[in-house]
Amino acid sequence: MTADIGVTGLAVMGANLARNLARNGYTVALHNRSVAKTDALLEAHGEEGRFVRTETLAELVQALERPRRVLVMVKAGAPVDAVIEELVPLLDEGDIIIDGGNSFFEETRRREESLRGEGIHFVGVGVSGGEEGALNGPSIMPGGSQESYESLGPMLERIAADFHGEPCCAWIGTDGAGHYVKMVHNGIEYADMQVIGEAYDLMRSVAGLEPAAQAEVFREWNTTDLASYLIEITSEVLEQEDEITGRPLVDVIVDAAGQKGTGRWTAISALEVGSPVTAIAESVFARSISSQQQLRSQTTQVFSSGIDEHAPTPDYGPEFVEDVRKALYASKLVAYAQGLDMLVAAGEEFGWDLDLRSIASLWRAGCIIRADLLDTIMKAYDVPASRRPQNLLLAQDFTEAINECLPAWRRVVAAAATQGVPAPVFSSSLAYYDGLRRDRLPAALTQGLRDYFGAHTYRRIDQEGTFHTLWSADRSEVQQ
Ligand code: NBP
Repeated sequence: MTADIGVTGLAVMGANLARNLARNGYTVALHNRSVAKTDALLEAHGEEGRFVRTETLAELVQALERPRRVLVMVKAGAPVDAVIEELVPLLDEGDIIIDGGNSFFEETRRREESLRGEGIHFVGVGVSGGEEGALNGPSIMPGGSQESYESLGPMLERIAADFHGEPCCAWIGTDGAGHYVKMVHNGIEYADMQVIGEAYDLMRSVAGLEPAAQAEVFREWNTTDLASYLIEITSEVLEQEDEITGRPLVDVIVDAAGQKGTGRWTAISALEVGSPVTAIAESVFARSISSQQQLRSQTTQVFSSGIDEHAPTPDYGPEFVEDVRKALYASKLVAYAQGLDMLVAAGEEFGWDLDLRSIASLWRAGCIIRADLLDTIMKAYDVPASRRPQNLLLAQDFTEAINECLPAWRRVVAAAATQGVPAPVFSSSLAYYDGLRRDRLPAALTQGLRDYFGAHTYRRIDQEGTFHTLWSADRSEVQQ
């Protein structure tokens, strides 16, 4: 039996993608470094479709129809290079290696370039949705050559999540574009979770709303513009009682957030392409602060909250909860606007002509950030190129939403500061918005200082050219 595709790396993601492919009618050749995983998969799910068992990569390659398609689902990093090295001598020109793991986009660019030289297509594919998505339909973000997508695309679209008849899979761009977009998607996911956390903390610490009551609030919010998978599961986590103590589960979970690295990569890349993704970066930093547990415990003992205990406490009732909802929505809009801006900047840097409407459409199902908001984002780009907003905040729906949320957003950020509750993304997103909105920024003073100590020059608002003030002489101005 000739197989349509081979999968090597049958841990949770590879096994589930292989099953997804087989359930969709493809014949799938299976390989894993240790044969036990292949046999376990066949034993548990072998009846789900047509599988070809192989023990070596050479056998895997032999089992495939041409051009051969090999999906590599091994651990990101050196294992991917090890598998490629072993595969390449076994393949012919025109064959396709697909890396469906969470590889860093620069590595994908390097691998694609090197394999292109050998006539082999290398396709870095962002796969989102975890193990459940891999089995039942993930959001798929493929990069690589357009030619390879012609052969691979129909297969990927068939196994992708389905959003009202549309597959959540479309070609993103050459070389590392798919992995890049997946990375930024993960960065947005960090910000999305952080703003939910900030809303929870403010409602708990300032308004005194217990987790079970908040579960109802989030359930209600899920019927508003905030409707999304993450808001939905927030209610479920908040209403969960701990089996041992009977307390809210959220109160017995250690408050140190883990990270696997994609948020950090997003922030680093944003710095490199010069794109201010404050919401994502602050979310990464917030996780880092949460993990500094020893320092946090020392600091708690040393510093008071700084809140005047005798000052009258404002009444933080239902209006405050509604304010928090608006602050959450506005901050979320900023996070998405920044993430998509970053994609434009990266596109210019790496030569990708990214279609932001299409990218937003891929995130509507199968992935963690699926949300009603993505339809509004698509609508913003659903206009002729000349009318596309330079930043999402300038799209009419977003401008109206921000204007609507603004007074509440400011009140919430002020409450967070006066009550001593950290709200880094709520407040930095507001600062980003204000930074874009202000007609004059103190950057003029920064330029003056740079010119003073380093003769870095400045431009004037009323004349062309660059200028320098002779600070250590007679302080006259000279044109450079
Ligand atoms: P892991 O990332 O845990 O990798 C385990 C697989 O890699 C096993 O098949 C293992 O073979 C194989 N492997 C290793 Br480790 N070193 C190898 C080597 N030198 N040569 C050949 N094979 C090697 O698997 P996963 O959790 O299924 O994730 C796969 C990819 O998908 C990763 O890049 C991950 O970041 C990404 N991803 C994961 C999720 C998720 O929810 N888990 C979601 C989205 C993306 P062995 O069985 O012989 O040890």
